[in-house]
Amino acid sequence: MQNKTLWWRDGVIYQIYPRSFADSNGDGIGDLPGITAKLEYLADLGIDAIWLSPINPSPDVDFGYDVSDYKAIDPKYGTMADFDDLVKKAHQHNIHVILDLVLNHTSDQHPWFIQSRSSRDNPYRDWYLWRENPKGKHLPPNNWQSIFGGKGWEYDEKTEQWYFHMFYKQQPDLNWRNPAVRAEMMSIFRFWADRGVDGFRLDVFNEYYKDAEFRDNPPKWGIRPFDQQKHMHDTDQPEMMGIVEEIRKILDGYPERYAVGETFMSGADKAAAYCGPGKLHATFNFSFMHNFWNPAGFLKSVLDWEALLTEDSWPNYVMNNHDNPRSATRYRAPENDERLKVAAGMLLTLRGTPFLYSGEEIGMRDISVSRSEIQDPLGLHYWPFNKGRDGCRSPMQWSTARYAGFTNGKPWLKAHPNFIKRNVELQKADPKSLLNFYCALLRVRRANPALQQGMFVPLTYNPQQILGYLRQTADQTVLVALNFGKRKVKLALGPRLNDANWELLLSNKRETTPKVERGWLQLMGDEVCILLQK
Ligand code: TEU
Ligand code: CA
Repeated sequence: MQNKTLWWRDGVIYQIYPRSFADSNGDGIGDLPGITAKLEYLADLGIDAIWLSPINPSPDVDFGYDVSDYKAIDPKYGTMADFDDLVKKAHQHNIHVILDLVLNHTSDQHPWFIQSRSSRDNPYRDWYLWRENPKGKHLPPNNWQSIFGGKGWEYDEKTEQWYFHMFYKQQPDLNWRNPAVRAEMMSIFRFWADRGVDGFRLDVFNEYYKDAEFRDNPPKWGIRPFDQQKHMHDTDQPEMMGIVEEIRKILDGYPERYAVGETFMSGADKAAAYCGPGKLHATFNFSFMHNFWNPAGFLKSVLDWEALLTEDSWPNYVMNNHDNPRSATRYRAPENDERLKVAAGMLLTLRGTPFLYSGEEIGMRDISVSRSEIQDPLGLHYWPFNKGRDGCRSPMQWSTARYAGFTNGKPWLKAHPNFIKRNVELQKADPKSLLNFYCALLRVRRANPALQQGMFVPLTYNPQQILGYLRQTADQTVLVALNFGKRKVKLALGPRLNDANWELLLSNKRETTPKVERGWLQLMGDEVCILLQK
């Protein structure tokens, strides 16, 4: 049994989309001093780390996921001094800082790419994936597609070759087979770790390598052209394992550094293969984001993930991020937020690192954008079939003030009109609010080692309505009972727990310990009930 505490394993990580979190200077765009000013709020909430979506200089074709300088701060977010100040003050609050590294591709405005496309014999030419098709210059080199729509290849008239981009054409993929690229990428980890950054979130890391021979992907059934091929040669190449090990070695040269990889287009099995001792500390499993509001689906995701991870690797759970509709919207959560309390009760008590996405703690809903309001190019491209990812990126709702207290200027993306009723200020003042429930859950989690490191033991359950499990260490047993439905329901604790005595740690529906009769625990509708065995 592990018991030394480790911040990234035992703690809770909170994702911030900097553009939308807090604007300090009225230009309508969130920034670093804005985040620093909210550290008190985050410390009160009780999280252990913040992950900042990219803050490097970027032309913002993909809002920061197109980087034009890896070792600088985008002036719209502040200065390097602002960044150092944020890290220093975050650490004073025991909040760790995780940066998002987007190393699969750069912006087409990155000086490397500007050089690279300038001529075939430029020293940077081989930093990207330039090819031609011997059958004719107007044919792409192979059948690879871009996930953001259309061919993955863009023809460059000047040098009469094509370059590959998995995402937008303004995001050319780097050539990781070039040792100079690889060395430069590794230096980025050291640069930020030396400045005191505690961890990294690796954007689509399993895309870094592409097939050395650029073979066509084999066909398969799918709706979009992107899905009509098996991504055999543009994803998960064997060389990636060596990189994962190299990254880990670099990070192990510093105390308690962390890396979590975003495994792109691969299931939990691939994700599991990239993490563990000598590899990444963690890789995301996004299966929760695809589950309906049904306990059986969540339990299956948990059991599958537990079974795939080796003993020495650690799970994580994500309900929300900046790429997907928010859970409150997905689950059509009633306005009273009781369902969201059950969701939080589960996310924060499973065996694994929970990731929260800012606004989740106050039950923010997606905004709906009209064609003229769309900011995400993905939405512009696929409108009206896919409206893009703006819905979950609206400004954080701080107060009832104009623009939700996010900015004094005009926000880059509109605030959800419900901010008048749903914001941090109001929820702080209401003891029954979702925000205060998150705070209470985070306190209970921190105070009970079984909820951090304990093993996960599922109990008999009613798969349509209820999920119950124990979290257990050698000297502590915590029972978590979650009622996904509106009706009262009973959870069978099983013969071993028939005579157990319990103490209430937290419930959204009661103040005193519930009676457990003959091994049955009765739950109210929408109840999350957390009990400590005496
Ligand atoms: O996301 C990769 C990814 O899985 C998304 O492209 C996803 O398919 C898309 O958002 C549709 O939901 C990462 C980042 O999280 C995303 O914001 C970036 O756009 C992308 O990489 C490119 O860097
Ligand atoms: Ca600003």
